[in-house]
Amino acid sequence: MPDDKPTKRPITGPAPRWAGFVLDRPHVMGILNVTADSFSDAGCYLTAEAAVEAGRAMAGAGADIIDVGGESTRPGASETPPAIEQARVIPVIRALAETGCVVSVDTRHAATMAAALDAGARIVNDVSGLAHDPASAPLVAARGCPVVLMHMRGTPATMASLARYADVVSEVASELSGLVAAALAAGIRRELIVLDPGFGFAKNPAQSVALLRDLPRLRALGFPLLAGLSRKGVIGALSGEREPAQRTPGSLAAGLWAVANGASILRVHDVAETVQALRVWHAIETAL
Ligand code: HH2
Repeated sequence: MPDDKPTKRPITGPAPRWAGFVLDRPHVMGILNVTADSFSDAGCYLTAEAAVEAGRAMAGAGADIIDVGGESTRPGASETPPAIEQARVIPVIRALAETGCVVSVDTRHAATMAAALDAGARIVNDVSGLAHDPASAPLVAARGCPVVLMHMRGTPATMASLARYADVVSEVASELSGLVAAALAAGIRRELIVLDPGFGFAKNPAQSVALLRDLPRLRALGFPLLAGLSRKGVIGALSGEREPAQRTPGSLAAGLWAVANGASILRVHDVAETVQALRVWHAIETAL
């Protein structure tokens, strides 16, 4: 006879710990782009004061981490000189860290990572998986800080032409494993690493969907996963919504799919909405 009582999901081992967090519930990373050319929130936080206020508001709305970036990596973007990037992000990072926010720095440049860590950032988030700047992996190893290794191919300027895969999930898994091997060889400790499939980075919408559907295969690499889907082109393609700022509902749907399939952290623009959606999802998920 089938038992109609809901049962607790099987325990699959202790929750991973990362950056001082116990990842026993989905965590939220709020996006704070101090740029004039990001694909969604360009120019929203151009002064340090406006950016700091926005970051504090995200923390107040429940973001666990504030991800501060000073270089757009939208498709086709050219590289921002590290000095300009630092002028944008360092005052913001310092002010947010001083008020107790956990800050990550979203950068491909070792000099910016070093300045950000000195200013109080605790986490490095590198869309190149520490591959862009040869000084990055030794720096992260020496500082002993948590790091997000994201998968991409080429650079934002070239990545669209590199979205060619025979089997996108296997190839992304194997290329992420290569990033992990390089990080470990540089002396970065295993438990400091989070992996990210890099939605939209050298992936067309169909490839991003394939990765979402097979997220458990990436989780099987043995590292917590971060998913950055917020307002991206894949959400536009699936929803038909052309305006990134109007893609919040679609971003929530994709984010919930990601956490249900193994993601531990969502990187999002819409913090309050995501926190509420995740609270409800998690309450149902863990109810007896
Ligand atoms: N996506 C973007 C930037 N950084 N970092 C991680 N780990 N994962 C992501 O998916 C990711 C990321 C691009 O989004 P956004 O910062 O909103 O835009 P832009 O690069 O145009 O500033």
